Amino acid sequence: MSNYLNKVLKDTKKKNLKEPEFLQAVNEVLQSVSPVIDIHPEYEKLAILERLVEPERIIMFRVPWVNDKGKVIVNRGYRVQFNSLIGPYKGGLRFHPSVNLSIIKFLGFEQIFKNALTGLPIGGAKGGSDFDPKGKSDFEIMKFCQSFMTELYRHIGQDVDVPAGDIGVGAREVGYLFGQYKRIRNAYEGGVLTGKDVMYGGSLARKEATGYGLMYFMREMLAADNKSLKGKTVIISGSGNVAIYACEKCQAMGAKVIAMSDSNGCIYDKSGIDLDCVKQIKEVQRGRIKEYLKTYPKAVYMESKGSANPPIWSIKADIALPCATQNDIGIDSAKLLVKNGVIAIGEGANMPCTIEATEYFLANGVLVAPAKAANAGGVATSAIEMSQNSMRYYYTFEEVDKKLEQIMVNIFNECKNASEEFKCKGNYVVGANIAAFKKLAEAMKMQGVV
Ligand code: NDP
Ligand code: 2IT
Repeated sequence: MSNYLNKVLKDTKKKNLKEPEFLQAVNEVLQSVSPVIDIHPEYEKLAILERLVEPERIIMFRVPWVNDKGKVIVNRGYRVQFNSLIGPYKGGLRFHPSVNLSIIKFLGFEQIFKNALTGLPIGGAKGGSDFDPKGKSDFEIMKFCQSFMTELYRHIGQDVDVPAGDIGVGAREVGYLFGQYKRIRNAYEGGVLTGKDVMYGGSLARKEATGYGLMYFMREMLAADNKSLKGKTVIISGSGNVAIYACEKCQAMGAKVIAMSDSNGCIYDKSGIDLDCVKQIKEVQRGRIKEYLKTYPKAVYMESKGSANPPIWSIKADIALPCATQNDIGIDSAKLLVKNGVIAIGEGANMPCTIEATEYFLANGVLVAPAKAANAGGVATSAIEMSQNSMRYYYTFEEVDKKLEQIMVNIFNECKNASEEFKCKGNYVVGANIAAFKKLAEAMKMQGVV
């Protein structure tokens, strides 16, 4: 590793001591782009790395709202506008009690590289709140979203910053956020948020895009290794937007999904998960995954005891798709998966494997589809939603799905080519980081010191 890289890593650590998730994301990316830095001494003079790790702007704000009992609650809102090099800031909003600045910064940092990989004109951002949507009434969700947008609106815009969903933010929340934005602005600016319902400007296939995109990437990655999804057993953590549509495409590709989870525990159905039943529980009733056993009493439920070693990773399967949250697979879970013969990991969530776990998989010949490449289908389809909003027209489901598939194939090929060019064939983690970094660094050179 060059002195320059070492120094930037040390300084970033010193400046962001209390932000472990952010430092984890930065460490992974910067260490893997080391060979590119070695052949570009001008990057040091231009402070390319220092500028990449420093957000252009961080916005933090108070979100006061009144719950159904008349009590005033105060949450904290965030928007980290990380990088606008190749387009308006773009990235989701996460509503979850664990949200803090470190988590939003890691997500925003990852988003810069992910968005660059899509080949579409979108910069990187992320936002959210420590608001917990669990157990809240529809009215409470609406009041929170309205208060959140009453501050956020002044910082966003369809050519400035375009939020979307993430954990705890789906079509319902995007609807309330959009309604409030439109009311304040007194204008229909459809492209200011993505993940909208198709009734008022959303894109067909956006809901499915992250999960479907993950499976298109997995198909390509397995094919490059003369493998396929057909007949494989799959375990998927999470049972939200990404997990559900990854499961749907997995099943369509001939694989058998045998387990899914939520933060309370996992279900194991060795005859294959009934996805309609999961959709009914999660998308309609907003219930717990355990309720699957009411319909399928022979399925097994395993409770999660803290977040360290989720029980789902002890189930034997060919393929594991972490689609819940960050650091879901640590070294102990990775060892279990490898012992049980896993052949590939597909990161639907952002940074779901710790660095140690990823290294262990790669050292043991397990294929890893890295998050910033493999889950880029969601944001890519958000960009397609923005372009439909600008056209004031729409594409059919099949048209969007075809574009998504092509984008995922392109992303896979870019990761593969970069891994081969830099002599780490088959390491798509490094491939993805290098492919994205090369684009960003060159664009930075072209735009001067800003
Ligand atoms: P959802 O809110 O729809 O679903 C999240 C799922 O993950 C739920 O099953 C949830 O369980 C589980 N989960 C969340 N937090 C935890 C936790 N701390 N411990 C255990 N389980 C947890 O979110 P999405 O499906 O949209 O997002 C899932 C992941 O995919 C996130 O990492 C997100 O950043 C990433 N992603 C999302 C994209 C999108 O388009 N939506 C695009 C690219 C990446 P419970 O209900 O019990 O909380
Ligand atoms: O992590 C992600 O890429 C998302 N949550 C989707 C972002 C978006 O703008 O669609």
